[in-house]
Amino acid sequence: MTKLQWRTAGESHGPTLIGIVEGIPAGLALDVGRIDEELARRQLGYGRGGRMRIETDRVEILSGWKGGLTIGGPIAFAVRNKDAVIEKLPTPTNPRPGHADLAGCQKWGHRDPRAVLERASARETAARVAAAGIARQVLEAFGVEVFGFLTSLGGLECRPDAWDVAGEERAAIRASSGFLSLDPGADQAMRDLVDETKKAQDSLGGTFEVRATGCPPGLGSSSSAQERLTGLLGGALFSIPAIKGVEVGIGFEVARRRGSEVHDPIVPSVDGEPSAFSRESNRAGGLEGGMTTGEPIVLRAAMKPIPSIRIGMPTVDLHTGEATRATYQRSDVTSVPACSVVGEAMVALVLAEVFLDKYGGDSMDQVKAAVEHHRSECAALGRQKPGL
Ligand code: EPS
Repeated sequence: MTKLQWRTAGESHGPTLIGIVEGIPAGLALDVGRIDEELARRQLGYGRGGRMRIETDRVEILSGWKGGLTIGGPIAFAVRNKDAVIEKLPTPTNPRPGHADLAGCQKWGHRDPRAVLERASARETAARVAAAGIARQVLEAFGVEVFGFLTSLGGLECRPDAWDVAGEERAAIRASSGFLSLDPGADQAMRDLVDETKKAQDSLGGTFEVRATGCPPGLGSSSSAQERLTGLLGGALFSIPAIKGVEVGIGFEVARRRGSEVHDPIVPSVDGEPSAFSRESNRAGGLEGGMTTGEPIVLRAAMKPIPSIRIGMPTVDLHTGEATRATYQRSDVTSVPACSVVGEAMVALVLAEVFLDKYGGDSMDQVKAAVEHHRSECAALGRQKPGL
């Protein structure tokens, strides 16, 4: 059995973004339309720049399936760039503070920041969303759903109970928000803030949440640092360009409360529940000891404002060493809504990886058998009479 692994390649204005996903079991009916839906969602959000009017991101599956079913081999795919003008674009000489331009030139010895920024661009996340669009279909076949939504923009907060209020209608509510939030009532104030920020030639950050429901307990592991799911999820979210903060459950609030106000009491479940154990709360965000508890995983991330800003920031010319200002490159006023889609994708990729680490087989049927075996084992725990 191959471990789930994925890799992307491609530049923002090169001919195509490429991805390879390895370790998807054979026998998964791959829904390509479902992947395209996620790619289309990544292009959304009020405050996006001109590029999103040029591109219509679609995935092309190049290998690893036959007759609509995965065959167990690596799945290669492409997401073509329409704006494939990399060789015609100017060479900027003044690195943008906040972007990879300067650190990348210092790393690779480039004197052309474009050689760095083309790969560092958040356009690469389209390939991640496509990779996750494949991997998450394994999770969905076992009832694990991953859902991302915007929670604040430039300091404007969505209502804190938006998830609960949205209930099962949450996908439709999110689709009705121009910011992919669960609080469309907050849209107007956010639009006004984006318009005002655009006029001021600046950019905006924000926060989003990703929740995963339907996870069985025991994904990840407490046995070694590398297997702790909290670390894998945190690292995955931090790998998204512009992410500067990640929280799990009640997050930094844990540092202000006493233990009895932080940990989630374990209580007997009501009769008929598949497990003998239940929780009175989920302040841990579904993770204890680096493993899933079976409660929803709750993660929050903070995205900084995009560093390509019209007003320009102080910088130094790479060739002359003279103080200057960064020149503007086309960008978004904000892309936090899109980032919530990428966050969802990264969480799905990690969960698919640990899910297959635990239940992995070479085919979906083999995975199913392992999942069912573990389910019955979990159902028996706490219900055995002492001495039996
Ligand atoms: C992006 C494509 C880019 C930017 C943005 C994200 O398009 P272009 O550079 O051609 O305008 O809109 O990139 C960045 C925010 C960045 O910092 O590089 C995309 O497809 O998401």
